[in-house]
Amino acid sequence: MSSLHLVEKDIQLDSHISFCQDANGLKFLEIDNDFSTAKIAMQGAHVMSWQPKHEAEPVLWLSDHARYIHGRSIRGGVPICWPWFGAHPTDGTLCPHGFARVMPWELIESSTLENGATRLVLQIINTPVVQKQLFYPYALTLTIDVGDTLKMALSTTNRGNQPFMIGEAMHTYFNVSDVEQIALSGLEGAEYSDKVLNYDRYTQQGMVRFNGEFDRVYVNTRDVCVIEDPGFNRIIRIAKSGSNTTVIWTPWEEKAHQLGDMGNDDSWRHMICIESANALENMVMLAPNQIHTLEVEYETQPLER
Ligand code: TA6
Repeated sequence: MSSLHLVEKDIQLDSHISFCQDANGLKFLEIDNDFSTAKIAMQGAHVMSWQPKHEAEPVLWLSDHARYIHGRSIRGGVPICWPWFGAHPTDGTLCPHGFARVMPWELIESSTLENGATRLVLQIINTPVVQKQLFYPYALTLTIDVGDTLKMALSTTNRGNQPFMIGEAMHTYFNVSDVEQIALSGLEGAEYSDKVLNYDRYTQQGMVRFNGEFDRVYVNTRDVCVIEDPGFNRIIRIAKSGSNTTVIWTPWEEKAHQLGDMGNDDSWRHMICIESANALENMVMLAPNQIHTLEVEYETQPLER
């Protein structure tokens, strides 16, 4: 057992968890248990990687050109968008997708579950910068279970005496063999707002396939999504609860090269964002003392042809 003073108190870490810090002072937790490995940045409670031991390829995509800087989001893995999704509704100077992904979090609990998975509970630190952007009293925790599946539960508690509204997403980048060769099921018949086509509304016909820039917010949808990836000979199953929106995004070549942290090569081809969210008309109103939890579970299986 090693002891780690992450911010406020000492947490006993079992032998499956180790801690490291980079030259910029950013802190990371690494998990290596019987089922899988994972790496989590304390800035943003950002799960950067997850790979089951039986998988040849990581399940999450992480850019080789990602920036590891205080106050900047890491390109890849699972950025946590909270308490708004996309641009701030009234103040364009604030960070798109909210502050949770760029703020420091602390580890408040760690344990080994009965099924052998490693559980970590992280909580956002209420710094003055955070308070300026959301003045309602609240608590925000992320529970991460690293096992033969990856489970994450983002819980918001309203600790004040007034209701407030949030938008949120687990903006997950999945690692795929080639975005042009995959197919995505689970959204058939769902209504979406298409950012590429002026936010107009359409209905999804059949499975989703990709042959160009794609940026859609599917509303009122709770179903499991499945990525079929013939190149990696696997499926990725994305189950969720407490989420009524699914966002799908791939920038394609031109926009990927403009981003600066995706590189100038074809690495954009190896990612697809499937985001379990609450956005647009699915934003969540929290009454005083109410707790709302957005939960996801990812698992892989061989592709049956
Ligand atoms: O979730 C899709 C999206 O909002 C896209 O419109 C695109 O901008 C993407 O997220 C990435 O956003 P980021 O702020 O991480 O560069």
